[in-house]
Amino acid sequence: MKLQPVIVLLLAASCFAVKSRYDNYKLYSMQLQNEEQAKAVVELEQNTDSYDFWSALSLVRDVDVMVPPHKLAEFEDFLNRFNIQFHIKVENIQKLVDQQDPELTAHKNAEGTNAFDWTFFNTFAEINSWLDSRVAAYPNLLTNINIGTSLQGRQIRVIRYSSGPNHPAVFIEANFHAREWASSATATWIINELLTSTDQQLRALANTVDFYIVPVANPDGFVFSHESTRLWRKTRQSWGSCIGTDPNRNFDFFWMSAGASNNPCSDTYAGPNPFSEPETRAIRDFYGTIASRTRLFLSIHSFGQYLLFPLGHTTAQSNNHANLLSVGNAGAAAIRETAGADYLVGSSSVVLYATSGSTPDWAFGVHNTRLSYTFEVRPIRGSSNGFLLPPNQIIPNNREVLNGIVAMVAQARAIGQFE
Ligand code: 0X9
Ligand code: ZN
Repeated sequence: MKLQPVIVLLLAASCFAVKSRYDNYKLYSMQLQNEEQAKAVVELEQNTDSYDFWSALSLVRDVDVMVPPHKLAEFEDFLNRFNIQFHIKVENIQKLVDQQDPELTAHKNAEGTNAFDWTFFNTFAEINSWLDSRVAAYPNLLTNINIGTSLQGRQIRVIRYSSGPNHPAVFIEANFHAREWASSATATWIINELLTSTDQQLRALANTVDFYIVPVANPDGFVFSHESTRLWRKTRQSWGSCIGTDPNRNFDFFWMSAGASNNPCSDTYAGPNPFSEPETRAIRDFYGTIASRTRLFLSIHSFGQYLLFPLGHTTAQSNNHANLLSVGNAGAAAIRETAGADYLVGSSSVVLYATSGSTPDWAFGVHNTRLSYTFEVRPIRGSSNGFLLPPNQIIPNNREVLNGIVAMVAQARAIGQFE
């Protein structure tokens, strides 16, 4: 049989993933001044999936949105119609994407193979082989636990760090949102510091606390964001003509009650029902086995430098608000002392925006994990880099987040919340 040229092309395309480009995608920054403008922006966000909002709706802070080239005219019409003040923060998003593309960043070692470190962003394969090497090198401290398989068959893994029996635990989940590469870089850094740091406070922590760390909670999305669409957020499950569920809307605590969408094309699609994704089920099932020992639940995301805690679905305060605030403030103070980075601490619904079905809210509400947080790491709120953290900021980011976590455990102990 003779292959038609078009079939040959299709076959070739399926062998080499084609990377989407962001040439002339622009980041607009809007300064909203009244409720009417805010309402118009909410409608715009809900009715189309062409605009990618990088910040929360606000009348006091910039509202940043990424606009593709074919929508520029339509978007500027919209801004003019509602008399919205704006400026363009980034003229060409592709330039920022290139700055941190592992294929374009030199990170080969002497043998010409990829080295693993925190001066650039690592691929899923690099992260996994580094994790394998650490587990092999430290068999008395690290255990690899496979907690499930992603939709496309990738292993979802927990790395357990434990130096002795009967320790209370800290659970850390990272990179549930595919494009937030800074979060898995933080998770692997924490594993490395637990193993190698000589800092006294950290050693004391490592000797008395177990850590359960999921470096990449959404492997399919993460690989897709490396190989195809850099700014992909969700899982990769198909729902009709659109793809992906927001895993941070898919947990069963006030599911779909606020700040989530029932439209599969939306970036905050909550799924057809709670736990519709193998990735969220894996975390659900595993966390159920350690929840009673876990004192601190951390979900690492980017960006904006926030330390957020429940409740997400309502602005009402939870019955643990004072403790959550005091431990959160201790974390932010330690971060400030590290390199001056300014974190905003508060309940996610008040400080950021309403969300329901997030992982930390579920751990808090369903498993009664009293100290449960979302870290939104660097860059700072309103930064034009957004999800595309410059690689030279990975290490400073990692350092301050870990210092924040150490201080949070210390404060939790001081107020009797970490027994
Ligand atoms: O919207 C989210 O899921 C998080 N922000 S992100 O830019 N990383 O997507 C914030 C979630 C905070 N909400 C709760 N923890 N409840
Ligand atoms: Zn996120």
